[in-house]
Amino acid sequence: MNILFESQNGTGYITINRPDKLNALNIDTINELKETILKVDQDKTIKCVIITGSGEKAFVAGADIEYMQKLTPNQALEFARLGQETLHLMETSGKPFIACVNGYALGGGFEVALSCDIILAQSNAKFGFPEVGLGIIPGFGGTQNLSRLIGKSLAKELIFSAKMIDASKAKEVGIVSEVYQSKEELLQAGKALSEQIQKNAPLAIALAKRAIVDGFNLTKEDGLRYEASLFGVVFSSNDAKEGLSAFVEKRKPNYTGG
Ligand code: CO8
Repeated sequence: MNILFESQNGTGYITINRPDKLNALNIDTINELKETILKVDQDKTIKCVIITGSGEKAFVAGADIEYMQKLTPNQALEFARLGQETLHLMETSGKPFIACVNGYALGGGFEVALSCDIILAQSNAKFGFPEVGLGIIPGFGGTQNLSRLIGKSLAKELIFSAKMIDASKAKEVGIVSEVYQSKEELLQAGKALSEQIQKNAPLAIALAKRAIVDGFNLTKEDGLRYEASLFGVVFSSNDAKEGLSAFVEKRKPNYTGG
């Protein structure tokens, strides 16, 4: 099992589990990850998902280099497509995904984190794209997602130089929301954030995520139109009625997700 999964109190925990290989992503791991994300997406009891890496040393140290070394160009293209498709499932899911990054998040591992909605990090985290040092380029969405997140200039510097940045630099440039000393604290913070998110209306969260994720590919004008149309959709939900009434009636809302 290269992917471990459990759920507790509305949070799904996905652990990438090849600690002997610093959780490097070979095709079996990507396929298992894809199946797990699809399963999580269908499961109505899961409201928020946390992804982390097994062991102390790495979140994911990239795509599996030994595996990639044996690929033909066509197989490499298929592998890149499978990876992109898998990570895109997290971006299109209505549920928030939180990356809890412990240790190395390199290449494909950095790309897994960038496809999550929120990134929390342990102080030992190291982020980077070593690909050009291997004669290849990022292939699971890194060129697109990093430049959209931190701007083209810094994205180019990191990708062209293949240098790693630590957790505090990653926070400074807006990749990481918060840094924690130990893995235990990191996972505790992920759980607390998931619980905080779960107090709110699930449909509203899903539609706010759509507005932000899809809005990135639109002009400001189109983005505003899109936001207004989603506002219309959410306003007709039971949860919108419940949330607004609960405030007026000075009580806690009871959201059902409809
Ligand atoms: N792939 C395969 N095995 C790996 C990887 C990896 N990415 N990273 C680490 N390992 C293995 C090591 O080979 C070693 O295995 P073994 O014990 O059997 O020799 C084990 O994990 C432990 O690693 P190290 O002994 O190297 O540990 P160190 O603490 O000395 O070093 C580093 C840690 C710095 C993280 C080092 O392991 C390293 O540089 N790893 C490679 C990092 C890297 O280059 N990642 C990017 C890969 S390319 C990529 O991700 C492209 C994504 C898009 C693909 C598109 C499809 C074609």
